[in-house]
Amino acid sequence: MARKLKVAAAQVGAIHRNTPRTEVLTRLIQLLEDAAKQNVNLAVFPETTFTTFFPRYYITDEDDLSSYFEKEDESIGGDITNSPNVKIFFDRSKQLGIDVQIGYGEDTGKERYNTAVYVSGKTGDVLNKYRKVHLPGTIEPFDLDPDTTNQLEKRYFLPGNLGFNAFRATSLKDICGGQSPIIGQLICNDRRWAEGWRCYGLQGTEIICCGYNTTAYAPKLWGGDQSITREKAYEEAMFHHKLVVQAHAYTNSLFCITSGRSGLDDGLHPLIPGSMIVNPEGHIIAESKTEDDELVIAEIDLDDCNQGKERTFNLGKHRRPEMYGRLVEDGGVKIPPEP
Ligand code: CDV
Repeated sequence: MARKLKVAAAQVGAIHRNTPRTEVLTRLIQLLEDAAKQNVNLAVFPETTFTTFFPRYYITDEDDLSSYFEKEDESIGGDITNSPNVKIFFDRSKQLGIDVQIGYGEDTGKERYNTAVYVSGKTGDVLNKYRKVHLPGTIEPFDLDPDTTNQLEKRYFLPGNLGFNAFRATSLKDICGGQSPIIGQLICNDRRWAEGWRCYGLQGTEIICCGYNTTAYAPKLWGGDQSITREKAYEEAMFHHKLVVQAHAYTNSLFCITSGRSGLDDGLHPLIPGSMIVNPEGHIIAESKTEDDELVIAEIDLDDCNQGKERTFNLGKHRRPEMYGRLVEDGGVKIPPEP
């Protein structure tokens, strides 16, 4: 029996530093309503969707910084779906019966993380929470020029501590031939690291949901040629984004729904679009056509994961973990000594 479902990457266009959450929420709810009209079962939203991508700014005022986070402390039962700031989004996804993954800055009251939750459209329950493991950039700003695109995730967030735990989307069990889809979550820079994908591959994951904010021009972050043109930088950013998602979907025999915050924030900071749905053979089956709010929709059949999982990438049969010890050693690169 086929295990078909309709999925969407919900791309979100420019959000400026002073864009109020209420305005963002109206746009997100519009995307949910459009998705419902097209019978979407699962919609994936970007990283830190409710605000602009604030880690690009050097923020010294604590009240200002704190305003970009969603409080998830005991006063709201420790669950973002109860947060007065954004509850309206989760209430609407439940009314419409759509599963959602959405990213946000999580403030537990003691710690801050770059987080994404997966919420059931059937019950409104959080089925899984993921905290971004690979935080790119620096603790200190590249410089204090307010027009510089900094990348201060290491300053504002702790590295994720929940691991790469796949889970069953029980909300989608009935429409998937009685077998709940196996889902894994990643956030932005995580998609560039093979290690997380393989952790999910080893749990039989069928869909990776991944939101991102990928700057289309940040030579100070990347290093290399500082005179790179904006056009070339954009091309390279799109190329690498597609390269890693397509390659890792293929080598782990799974679908990926990946959704970007895109457009030109504050007239200065471009983010790539490229929201897409990739199949287990690594092909892009649907892709965004604009840099604006846009739904990228595809019907997928999870049984399409089987060929790769049973043959070329049968992980139980063909892996040689006894040869992979270096992968879990501490530290970075250890080059062979010169003889
Ligand atoms: N938000 C991110 O994690 N962005 C990184 C880079 C561009 C800073 C990324 O890997 O896309």
